[in-house]
Amino acid sequence: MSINIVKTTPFSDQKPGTSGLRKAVTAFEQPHYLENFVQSVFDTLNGYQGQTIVLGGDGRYYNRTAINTILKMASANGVGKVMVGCNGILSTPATSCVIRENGAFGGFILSASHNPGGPKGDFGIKYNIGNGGPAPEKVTEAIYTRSKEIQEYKILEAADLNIDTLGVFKLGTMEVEVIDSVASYLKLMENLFDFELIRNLITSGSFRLCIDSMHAVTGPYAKTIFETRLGAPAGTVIGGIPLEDFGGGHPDPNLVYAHDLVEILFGENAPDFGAASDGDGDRNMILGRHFFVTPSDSIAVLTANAHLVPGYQAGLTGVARSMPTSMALDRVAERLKFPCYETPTGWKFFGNLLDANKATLCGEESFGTGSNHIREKDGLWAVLFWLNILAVRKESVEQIVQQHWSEYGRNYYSRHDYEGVNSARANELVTALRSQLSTMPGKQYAGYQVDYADDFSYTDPVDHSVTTNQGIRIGFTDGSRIVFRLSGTGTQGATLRLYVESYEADSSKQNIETQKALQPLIDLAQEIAKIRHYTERETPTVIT
Ligand code: VG1
Ligand code: CO
Repeated sequence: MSINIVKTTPFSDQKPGTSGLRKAVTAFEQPHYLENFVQSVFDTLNGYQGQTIVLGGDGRYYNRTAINTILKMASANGVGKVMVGCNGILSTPATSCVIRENGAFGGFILSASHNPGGPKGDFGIKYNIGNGGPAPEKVTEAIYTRSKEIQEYKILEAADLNIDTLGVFKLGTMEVEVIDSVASYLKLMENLFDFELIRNLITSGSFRLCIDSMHAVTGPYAKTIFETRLGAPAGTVIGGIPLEDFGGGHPDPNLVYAHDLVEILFGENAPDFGAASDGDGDRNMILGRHFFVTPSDSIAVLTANAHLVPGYQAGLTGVARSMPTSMALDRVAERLKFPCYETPTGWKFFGNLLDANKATLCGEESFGTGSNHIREKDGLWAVLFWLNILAVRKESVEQIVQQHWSEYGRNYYSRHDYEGVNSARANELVTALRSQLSTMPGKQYAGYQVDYADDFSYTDPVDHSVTTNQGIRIGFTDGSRIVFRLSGTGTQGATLRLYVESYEADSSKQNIETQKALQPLIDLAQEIAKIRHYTERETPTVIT
């Protein structure tokens, strides 16, 4: 087997976004496109030669092709060993777990997460570092810089490897170990949660659950954990077979895209608990019977109840949330007397806080929750955390959330997404907003007075790196907020996200329908940002 050094020319668009490089499959199918990016990663890293890296993906179309290419490039670049998930399957949290468990140098995750898959869908690639978490910005910037100069890449000339059988193989001088996709992850979950207590609940006959894997990566994980290990009846997991196009669906666990599950949980004779996962298994939606838990409330409830869960009984050092996530978490942290950090959007910003033991639990409004057990957000972990709490408290999901609101107050919260809008117009909207910021504080709008208005910037408390332009925040004196930012994961046009939040301490006013409760602020956001004018859309694409 010989190593080919292939001449190439740079692509100008390989800048990683919120979570890796995401493009249409057709972009990745261009000759040299994937290879250029992978070589740019190797060229940027120091000291990986002879070391182990982890490789896997969410099973979407192009996963297998990419895995074979990366294996041959890893071999040609001098990697010692690659641990690859059987069938090419490794969820994002499982990849993080395997990197940490084996002290690997890093790993590649092949996923475009919630973006649709298939030949006409999207593909993505992300590099994770040795702590198991997404490469920080200084690394992704260096990769991007390299991708703009790259002239050649190295690849082994060899036949494709069979990645459907467990075992150890050779590819050139490199070792390839095809590993069970689920085993390490299951072991980690068993160390954190009281599986026997959860099993008793699930097999008691008085508690039913439904888990929707949306034909994406969590199918094998969910079946093993809930049906085999925890004794739930067969059929508890729906959409449990990973498909290359996710069955034509959009594996985003929200009220719009996870409609099958929503219909079950809001239908007649509904189960007690429901959950859905996204494409790569790092995000989750939690539902009770006829009840939706907003992700911002979910992380707050998990934090307030963490003492009930074995893995967190020793206490939390602190918590963190992304800036647009509601401030429900801040109230719990204040009461329990530990810090709550506010970071830019994207899990990579939690890595330093977790490594430095400044935060134990982290959450994002976009259905992402996780902890220091790995360095990624973790969908099934959140599901198990909820089940552990339910098994201890023996109350319904709704009762637990209502009780939380009566204790801490309720943060009404909603996100409105305007997907696939014209990029130039979306940028104009942001520019126009920015130009108003300095004159806004003190300004009075129908019933609201502006307390502060800024473009969020973050100084990492550990490495002091500064990240600017992370979203426009307008806070009002009554504690409510509106936030605007452009998505960093979309592949078509721009996606404008509007986040709206208000606080209600009075428990007699905590059961208003969310959109109704937030309507005055939604109207105000329209007035301030002229969303209809710039997006040329009457209504958002998705409301959560
Ligand atoms: C979105 C979410 C963000 C999340 C990111 C990656 O980013 O808002 O909270 O971390 O997706 O999640 P953006 O830039 O589109 O708003 V995943 O599970 O899709 O990799
Ligand atoms: Co994801």
